[in-house]
Amino acid sequence: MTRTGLVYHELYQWHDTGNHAGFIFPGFPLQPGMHNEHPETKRRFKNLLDVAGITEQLTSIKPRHATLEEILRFHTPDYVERVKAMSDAYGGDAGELTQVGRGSYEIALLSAGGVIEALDAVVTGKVDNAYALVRPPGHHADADKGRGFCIFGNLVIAIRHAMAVHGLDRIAVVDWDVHHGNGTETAFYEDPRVLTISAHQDNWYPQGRGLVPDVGAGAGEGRNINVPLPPGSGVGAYEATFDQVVLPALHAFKPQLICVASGFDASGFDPLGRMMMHSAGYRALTARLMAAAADLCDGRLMMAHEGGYSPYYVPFCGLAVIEQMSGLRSGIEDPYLAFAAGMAGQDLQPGQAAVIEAASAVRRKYLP
Ligand code: 3YP
Ligand code: ZN
Repeated sequence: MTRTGLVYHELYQWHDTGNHAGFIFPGFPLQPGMHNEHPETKRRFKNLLDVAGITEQLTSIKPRHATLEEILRFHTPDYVERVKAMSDAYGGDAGELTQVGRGSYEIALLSAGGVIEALDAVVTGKVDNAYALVRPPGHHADADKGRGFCIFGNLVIAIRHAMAVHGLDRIAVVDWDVHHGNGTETAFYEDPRVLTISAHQDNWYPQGRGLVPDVGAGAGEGRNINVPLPPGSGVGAYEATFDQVVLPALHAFKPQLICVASGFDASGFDPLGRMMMHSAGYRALTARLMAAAADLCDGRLMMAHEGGYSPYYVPFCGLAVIEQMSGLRSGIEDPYLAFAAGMAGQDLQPGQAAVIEAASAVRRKYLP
């Protein structure tokens, strides 16, 4: 029996991204409306776990606020002060496309603290694996700047904590969010203790980042792998990415813990991505990571939630991942699956294979 932990709190949904125009601040000619990163998508994910009867079978992990000491393992004091000041006043932009609402500072601390608690539960053996369904997300945040809806670098902060407190020195991050995991990459670019792998839509966000030749630097050279997949990539491309790049890299690196930056915005229904993943695809990728974790690190796997903007579809991708992690089956079928699976081009296409081969060459060179 696998014990799977879940971090969740209603307060995550009280982070107010405001009256917006998708991902751009409104104002003529942009009519104000919804922000893409709105609370409902993640709340519906949790609601589906609840009505599916899954939540009650998971180990609930209570989030807490990350301490200033923990946040400062990544962020600059100046930046943290700036976010707090904005949050205490009437909000603002933490850097680039990153809404801070009133009170968002404390919620961002709760998000980082939730990921720390999930990691702690896995590392101490309280659970076998864990999913932190947190908000706001973290993988774009820089040390001194919020980016792409991310205020604090939740996973970076949790990994720095794991190194400082648990003494871990080999941690892998697999980022399957459709956007490049630039914040995580930058944080560990020269750090040989952390292997960062990002599979993302080529040159979408942030533009100019996530290229194959970005392999890490100094002592961290060869410890960063990017797989910039062409728009339109489907399950075949993601499975090939995992089989040819991610899994061999993990087996060579031999991490003590595998972390996933889990966005569901590579789905075929996402407004902020142009890929074709679906729930069965995410289930298959999760199975691969679990097999690697079982071989390499006693199954220690933790996921931190990132993006995913289809309020209708994210819950089914999330349910599939958590069913796979826990071995539980709700019996609920994904009503959208046949539509996504039937989209043309789900099989690996030649252009996609070429990118995967280029990333594969990086893996062979540095992690044979
Ligand atoms: C940030 C601005 C445009 C796209 C958006 C991406 C946020 C996200 O889901 N990152 O993983
Ligand atoms: Zn994303």
